[in-house]
Amino acid sequence: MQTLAEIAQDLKARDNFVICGHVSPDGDCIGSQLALAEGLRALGKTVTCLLAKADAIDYSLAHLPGVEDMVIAKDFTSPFDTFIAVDVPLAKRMGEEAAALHAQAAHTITIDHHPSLEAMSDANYIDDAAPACAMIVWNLLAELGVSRTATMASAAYVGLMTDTGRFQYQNTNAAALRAAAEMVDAGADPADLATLMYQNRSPQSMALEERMLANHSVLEGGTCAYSFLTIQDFVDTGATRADAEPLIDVLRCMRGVRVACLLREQDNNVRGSLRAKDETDVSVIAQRLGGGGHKAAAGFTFEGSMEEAIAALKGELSDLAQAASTTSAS
Ligand SMILES: [Mn+2]
Repeated sequence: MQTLAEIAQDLKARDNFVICGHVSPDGDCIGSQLALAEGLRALGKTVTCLLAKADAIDYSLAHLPGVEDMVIAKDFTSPFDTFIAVDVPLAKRMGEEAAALHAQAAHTITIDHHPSLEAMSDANYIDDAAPACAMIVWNLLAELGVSRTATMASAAYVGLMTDTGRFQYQNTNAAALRAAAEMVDAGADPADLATLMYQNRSPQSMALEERMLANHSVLEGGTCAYSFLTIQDFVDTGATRADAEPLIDVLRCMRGVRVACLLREQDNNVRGSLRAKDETDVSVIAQRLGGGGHKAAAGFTFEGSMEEAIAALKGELSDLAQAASTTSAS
């Protein structure tokens, strides 16, 4: 593992980069990519930001400056020398095409904040205590001696704001707020960016929320809430996958709920999102159901039907409640 200063030296010594993040990119992924790309360009480097997959990205993220120039990994054929992976711990989380580019690159660098057992690149900077990858990128731009512009600051702010749940999650600490203040000093506009990210839901997303609420249940004495959305719910409402993104937070914000889970039916499996409101580690549940992630925010892809996924989830939540009551009794 390298230091941030070593990563900065490494970047300065190279010229032609691609920057890629995980599939289903979120604000931290896109924000980290755009901020780093802009910083490297300020040093005269050639940089292309890649999207792991051709899937449409979230409406709000699509409106960030620089997204229009991103290239889908399978369409990228230009020569490059260094592949930078941001906000992603495993090559397979970038999808096949981007993972292939990573595998064939002359040099690879990872900048990330996901806990991972094995570093995947030639040079790696992984700080799993960092609230957002974009905050690492923000500090890296300072290491690089780049004058941090409003564009870089806005992209980094979006990453930090979204990965901390608008500065509400357990990962919100003084360092995150100080970094946010630096970004605002550099020209990021908190109100504009909050409006872009959070006051911008489509009518389809609102219709999907009705379905989600109609399907929801609480378990374990009201400490766990889950709901599900079928393919038919998406067809009926005209909603996209991105329209479902805000909905897990609706479950989590219920009084007394410590763990929230939203299950979404896909063609051959079920995608689950898990969130914790307290110290509960939902990444453990995610791992047991075929996924992973952070302590307070994790996800999994369950191979099976929705009924089977719900049954498996209920089993995990019951085990978790059992373990919690054992701990508190001892
Ligand atoms: Mn992240």
